Amino acid sequence: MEPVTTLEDRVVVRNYLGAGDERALADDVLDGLTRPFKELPPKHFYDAAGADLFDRICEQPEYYPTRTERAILVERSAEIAALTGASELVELGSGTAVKTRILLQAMADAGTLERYVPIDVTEGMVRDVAEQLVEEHPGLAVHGIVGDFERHLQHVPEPDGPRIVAFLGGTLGNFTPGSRRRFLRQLAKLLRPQDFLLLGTDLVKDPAIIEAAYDDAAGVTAAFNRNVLKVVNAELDADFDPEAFEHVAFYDHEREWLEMRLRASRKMSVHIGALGLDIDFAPREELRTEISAKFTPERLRDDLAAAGLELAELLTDTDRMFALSLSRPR
Ligand code: SAH
Ligand code: AVI
Repeated sequence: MEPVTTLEDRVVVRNYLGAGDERALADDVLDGLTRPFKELPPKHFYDAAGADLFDRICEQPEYYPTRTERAILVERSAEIAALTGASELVELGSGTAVKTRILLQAMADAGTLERYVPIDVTEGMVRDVAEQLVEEHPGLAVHGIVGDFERHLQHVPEPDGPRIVAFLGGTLGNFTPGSRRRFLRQLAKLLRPQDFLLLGTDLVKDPAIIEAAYDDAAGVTAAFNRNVLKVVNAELDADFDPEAFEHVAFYDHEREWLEMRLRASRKMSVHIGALGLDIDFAPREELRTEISAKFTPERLRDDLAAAGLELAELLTDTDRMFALSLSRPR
């Protein structure tokens, strides 16, 4: 008789975030808001409301990265599945895994798909994706990780066949250059000689196109930007007035990155109850909330090389807006 595998047998979700200090927000607020140039790391955008706002950003006509990366995946996933022969896909910052499904389907069509390992800080998304995918793919095992990909990569299970580690959407661009290379080195440790890194990176282009993508007419990116203040209010008992901050998005030519900031519209003092801390803002003082680096193929190759990785394929759209790269250990 065939062994019976239930849906429950095929799903495991482990949460490595500590109770109460999800995403180590308190440390980042204390560190980032007491500096002369205020800054918060972008991972704190993504509570449930922030994750919904990000999904809405992806639907905005100005925000080209998602639809361009999706188009590349639609066109090239069969080739990626064949080239890698991968039976498992480990994905960092998996979110709702909408684009990932294109690749998972190609791996299923190639007859190799066995396991998917999504990693994200937002618990609800990891659980929903895990449940949906085992329903969609009979025989697929999902090992979900709720955690911080900068702190919890050691919990990625041992490989169970040829592996693709995917980091899509351009999220690598949200790291500063030094930490980006350090992070790529950590990622490289998840790869054996037969494995591949599949990396989505946004490309350098006309700054007007980039700036519009981060300042959509419907104001969704502005709401996403202000959401980080709502997260601090809710989780650290703070009294930010998000509407008193203006959304700022500009392209820095020299550094080749898009920068998002929140600009105080007036002088104000914000109380962070959980830290017993008061933070003063001068009129027009800015708080940096995100950088989003844009790459040239050369810089991408250099960053990969610095992590001991070699570019095997660079897949782009005809307008060279966005790139998906496949690389492997040298
Ligand atoms: N990969 C998806 C989502 C990109 S949005 C896409 O391409 O559309 C970035 C995702 O990374 C969000 O789901 C966010 O919750 C997650 N994320 C951001 N910083 C993270 C971190 N440090 N650790 C784990 N997940 C993180
Ligand atoms: C997740 N990350 C790649 C997005 C980006 O484009 O840098 C986040 C984002 N910020 C504003 N819009 C989208």
